[in-house]
Amino acid sequence: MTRVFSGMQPTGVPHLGNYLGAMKQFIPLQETGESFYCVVDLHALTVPRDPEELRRRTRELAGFYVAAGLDPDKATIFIQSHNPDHAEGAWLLQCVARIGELSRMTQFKDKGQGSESATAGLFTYPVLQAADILLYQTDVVPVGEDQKQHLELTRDLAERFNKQYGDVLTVPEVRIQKVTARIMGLDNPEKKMSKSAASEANYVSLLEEPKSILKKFKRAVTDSENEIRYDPEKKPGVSNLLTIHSAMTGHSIDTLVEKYQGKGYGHLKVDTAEAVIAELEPLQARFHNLMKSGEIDDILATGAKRARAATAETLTHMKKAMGLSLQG
Ligand code: AQP
Repeated sequence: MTRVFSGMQPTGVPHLGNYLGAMKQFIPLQETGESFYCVVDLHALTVPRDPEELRRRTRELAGFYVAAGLDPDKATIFIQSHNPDHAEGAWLLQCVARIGELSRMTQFKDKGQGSESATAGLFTYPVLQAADILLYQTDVVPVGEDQKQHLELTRDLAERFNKQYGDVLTVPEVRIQKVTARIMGLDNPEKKMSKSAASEANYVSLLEEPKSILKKFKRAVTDSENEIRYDPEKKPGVSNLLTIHSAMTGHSIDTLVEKYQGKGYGHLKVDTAEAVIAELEPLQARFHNLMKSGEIDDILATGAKRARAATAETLTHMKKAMGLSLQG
């Protein structure tokens, strides 16, 4: 049976990019394999955070997983720090990873910006991400395009570990959605939509009110022409709207291009906003109910037990292979 693993950071309310690039593709995968979806709270510690806010965001992100359609009877939903094997496995892999390859990670270069005061955790977190994945003997990792380089590192570490210590780890495949791999910022379609963007006009969060969604789409940056055409290079703004519209409605991009011929950008913007509102309204209702009921805490308690049970054997194999003395 195929093992699927993915995680998201509880660093804010997830946005449309997180939803379309990652979360939405989790849902069908729970039907075909054994899947583990993690809230990676340890990763969130790589930059300073308010502790109370981090705790709240962590629980909320698990709520978003369920509200988006993950079924806790089919998929394991859990918090990374509830399974201590992740941190231990990360140390073992840090002793296999090389400073050179970690220095080349673009996310470290972007977020750390070569600053002496960037945390050591920011530098090594791709190794923790590799441990997250490899401890579950994962076959498939569904993520957005920005995670591609980290997934290549994960594969390299698994291959190197196996070469050095024997065949212990499964080398996972990355699964990136073709069209929604990189949802762009509404205020700047040259850059990906991002939780940490300087302006709120960049993203639509999963908890955004309909009025605000409409306003943000109406103000979305496009170009000075008036031709609706899918061309991410030359028309990134319009192409981003078509991508979001298509992902929300299930209509192909070609169908949409035909539908909006000669209609102008205003129509496309308003219809895209309405398609987003139609998908987010029921998701938001499910989310608020889950948060109120406390059901999410039971789901996370069960998830933690299942996650620990799933990683124990691999961690023991890794330790044994590396020459650590085992207890008992
Ligand atoms: N714009 C995006 N389009 C498609 N997929 C995206 N992802 C993130 N942004 C986009 C995917 O969402 C998953 C969870 O990512 P994360 O929580 O680790 O956050 P991130 O990749 O660091 O990006 P964020 O959410 O915008 O946060 P910041 O601003 O802190 O970088 C991953 O599968 C990711 O690929």
